[in-house]
Amino acid sequence: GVDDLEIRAEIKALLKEKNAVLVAHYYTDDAIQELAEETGGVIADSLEMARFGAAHDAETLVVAGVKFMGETAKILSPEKTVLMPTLEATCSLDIGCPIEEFSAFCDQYPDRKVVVYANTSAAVKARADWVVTSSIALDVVNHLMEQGEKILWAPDQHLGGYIQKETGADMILWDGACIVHEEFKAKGILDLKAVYPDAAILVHPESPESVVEIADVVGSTSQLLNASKSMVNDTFIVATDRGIFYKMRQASPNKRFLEAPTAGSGASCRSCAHCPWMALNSLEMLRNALRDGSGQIYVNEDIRQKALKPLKKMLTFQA
Ligand code: CIZ
Ligand code: SF4
Repeated sequence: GVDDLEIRAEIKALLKEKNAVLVAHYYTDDAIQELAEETGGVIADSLEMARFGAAHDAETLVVAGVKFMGETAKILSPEKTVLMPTLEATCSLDIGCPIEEFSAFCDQYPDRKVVVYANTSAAVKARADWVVTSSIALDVVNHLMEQGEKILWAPDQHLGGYIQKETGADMILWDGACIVHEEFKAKGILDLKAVYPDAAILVHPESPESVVEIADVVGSTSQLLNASKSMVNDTFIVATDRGIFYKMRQASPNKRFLEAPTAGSGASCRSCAHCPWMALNSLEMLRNALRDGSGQIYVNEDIRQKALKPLKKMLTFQA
């Protein structure tokens, strides 16, 4: 509506005025992804967000996503101001892996390399040997296996189990899960596939094993987006956050993209194919953050120094 148009114009002016750039995740609302695109920002997965933010010469990074993404940006660029539309946007994986328990878990297995998913707090990253995202997790674990290392993995058990199965690595898993991906159901997906027999099934590996097993392609958001472009199918059943449809439809306007079914349905389901924390990022709060400097990210300097080491390894890792 008119209000949105006004807010969008305000945000564009503020981005210029504050020498700021918008770094948006694929799972944020279309309006935010559109703005990132129109203003020279980026729409990306968490690895590309980290790379983009660290390399950009803006004074301020506005990170539209969830808290760990803002923290990662600040750890990599302490000289930059990092703002988020809301500091309430967190992640069930981050919440499910508190530092005290995680640290005690690590202490039980001193002979293992600690590999954590990027969806964790700065303090958990500071305790890790490696930080990975779903786009490089398989390659990093393969690399560690070649060096004869045993692994302690946290926090996503589905992604960890998938990597363990694919690589045969010796891994002990923390039992976290993503509340969005763990809801996808193989039966519902197969029922939908019966209606669209030519559909390709694209699955993010944070989904349960039974869903990963029926996938045509398993991969990170950027890998699934690439698959949706390169595969010849006209229909895709997608088991990840529906925010990704913005880029999928833009790249392939003539293809059909369907949400993978979940256990719940309709209004009763809080996290059906859309992350409730990603959804908190509104245009209004984005405007407020830029205008008022609210939603600023701070990371304790001692923790930052420690977390920087595995994050730098993540950014420079080559398979
Ligand atoms: O599920 C998430 O939060 C993802 C896919 C993060 C990422 O790596 O982009
Ligand atoms: Fe966390 Fe899942 Fe939301 Fe991603 S989609 S931020 S993993 S809860």
